[in-house]
Amino acid sequence: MHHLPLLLLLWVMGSWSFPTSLTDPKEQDMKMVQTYLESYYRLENDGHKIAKQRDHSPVVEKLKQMQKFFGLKVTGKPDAETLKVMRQPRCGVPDVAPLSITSRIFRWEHTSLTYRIETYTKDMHPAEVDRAIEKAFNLWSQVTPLTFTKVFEGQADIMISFVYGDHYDNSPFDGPGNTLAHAFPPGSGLGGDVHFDEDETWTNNLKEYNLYRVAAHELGHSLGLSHSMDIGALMYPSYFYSGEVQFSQSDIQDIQALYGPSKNPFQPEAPKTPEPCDSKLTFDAITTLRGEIIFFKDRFYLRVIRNYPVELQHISDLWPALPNKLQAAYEVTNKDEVRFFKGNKYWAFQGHDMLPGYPKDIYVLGFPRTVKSIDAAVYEETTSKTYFFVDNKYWRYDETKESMDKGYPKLIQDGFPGIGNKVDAVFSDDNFFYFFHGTRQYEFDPKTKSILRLRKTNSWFNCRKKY
Ligand code: 0D3
Ligand code: ZN
Ligand code: ZN
Repeated sequence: MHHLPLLLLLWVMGSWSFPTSLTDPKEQDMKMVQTYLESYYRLENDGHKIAKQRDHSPVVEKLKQMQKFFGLKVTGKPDAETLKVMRQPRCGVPDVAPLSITSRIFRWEHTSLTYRIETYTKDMHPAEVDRAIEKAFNLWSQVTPLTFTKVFEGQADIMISFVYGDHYDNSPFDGPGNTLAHAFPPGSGLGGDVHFDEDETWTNNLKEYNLYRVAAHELGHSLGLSHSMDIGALMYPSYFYSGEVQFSQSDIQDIQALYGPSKNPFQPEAPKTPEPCDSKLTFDAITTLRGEIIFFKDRFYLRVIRNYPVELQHISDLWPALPNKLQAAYEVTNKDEVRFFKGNKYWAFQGHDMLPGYPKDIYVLGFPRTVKSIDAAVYEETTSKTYFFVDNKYWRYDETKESMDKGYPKLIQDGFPGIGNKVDAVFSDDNFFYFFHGTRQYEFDPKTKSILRLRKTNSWFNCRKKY
């Protein structure tokens, strides 16, 4: 994109009189005003008209627009108050700020966009950088009508660079950590541009910070997206990476609201982030953990600490070694041990620390080879027995003898009448068992072998109060 010729801007600004002639507009201020108006007010290189009629020149008009937006005195001049507002640090697309310009819609008006990688990081081979950026563009082009073409010289719509500290766009970087990168919403000049903080260490693996993951987020800003409240979204404000860069449904919904859908009939699978108070919510597995209850769903867990609002997080935040989509989990309370099951493998943890030697085969617990996976598991403290549910049968394991009890499997309908013949998840609280199947929850008393009540699956999440 073309920059407004600095000379022209100098002339416009030089002709302004400042009420308090304490400061002459410095060259730096002018550059700042220029980039600011270009980035946020679509100031175009339209210089010839400025000379004709100064009061209605694009710069003056855009300044007035900006002053009006921020509730400043509308002078059309870069006075002290205006400069102060412009100097306030901002990410390309700020989070939430009622007075910010986020309420404006930024969108590219053409669909064939160009990008150029102006500088590279020292942390990775240039070919790896190219690959990471290309993959990030591919994500967005899969779900929109947009195409991205790499150019090697001149101006591109999206200019990409690795820079440190103050790099003269009014948003200096902050050294290692904290802000990793920023990007400007669509527009001319800085619009669309992506800056990566070269004080970070950039990687193409699980170490912080994965360039592909950060680029996927920043390009969302370059295309006009703001941050998302959906913790599963690429546009969630903070970095998270467990080896997969994946849209959430909300990312796709948000970008398609700007550009419409892709013409490609093959759309990537975009999981929906579970909503705790969705009455149709089902679970993969549930366990207690040191007095808390943890519900597992896809790549997330929901943690219930009594009387707190439920917390939704990525499984790998607490247990990086665990896979997604677990199938069963239980806590052996008196050993302070939690076990997680998926397929024919299980993992054992003390708190967040994996015990040595895991994952192990479920067959070491005494299951026959015909058992391919476990649906649900629960530990009964009073008897030191664990119940495993597999299809319409259940097994009983003695945690003291560390062996499977004789006489199993038995039919669920005989041992746990009324709960149906399949279990998704189960946990124990206060010597009661809570069975989950689909959108049903059964409170079961193992002593009397009877159902005490039926509940909604989201009954543990304080829904009416907090959501
Ligand atoms: C940022 O630096 C975002 C970039 C971002 C956000 C989510 C995913 C990838 C990249 C600025 S637009 N966020 C800060 C961050 O995540 C808050 N810092 C590192 C951290 O680990 N908290
Ligand atoms: Zn920058
Ligand atoms: Zn961001």
